[in-house]
Amino acid sequence: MERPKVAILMGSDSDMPVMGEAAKVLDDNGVAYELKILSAHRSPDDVAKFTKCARAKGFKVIIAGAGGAAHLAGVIASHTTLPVIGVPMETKELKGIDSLFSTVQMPSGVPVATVAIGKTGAKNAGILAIQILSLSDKRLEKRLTLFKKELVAAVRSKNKRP
Ligand code: RP5
Repeated sequence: MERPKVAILMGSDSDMPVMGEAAKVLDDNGVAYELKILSAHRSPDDVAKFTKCARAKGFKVIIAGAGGAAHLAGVIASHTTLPVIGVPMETKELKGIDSLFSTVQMPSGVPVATVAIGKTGAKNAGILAIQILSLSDKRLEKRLTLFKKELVAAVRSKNKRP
């Protein structure tokens, strides 16, 4: 079986309905991934252990989703030179603004490529991961070109409806 190139990490199993959108994009495009619950606050040693070995294990991109005081993506970025994509979860109390700010406001030198709050962000995280992988993968490059054409066709078809 192919070694996973993408790690999809999330702070809690309660994030799964959202982070599943990233997994779906990777499934649809035949990209192997590993999915794991790791919490920056509840299991910090496990986060460090997984992340420090990620490049050596063959991962190319890490997607990390968390909500509230969402430090997971940032902590992961502190332990690896792999690109890290952060997905802020929508929250009941602050609608995900808390997660967004916690994920995006990284200090100079430690980037997290932060996508939109919630399911749209998780889907885009999957696409962005594929875009990164496509730099050295012609098959994925072709799929992305086709995907762009499909986006155009979908918008145009909306103008043809009676
Ligand atoms: C964060 O706290 C998780 O990423 C999740 O979005 C949020 C709530 O977690 P649970 O209390 O549902 O486990 O760390």
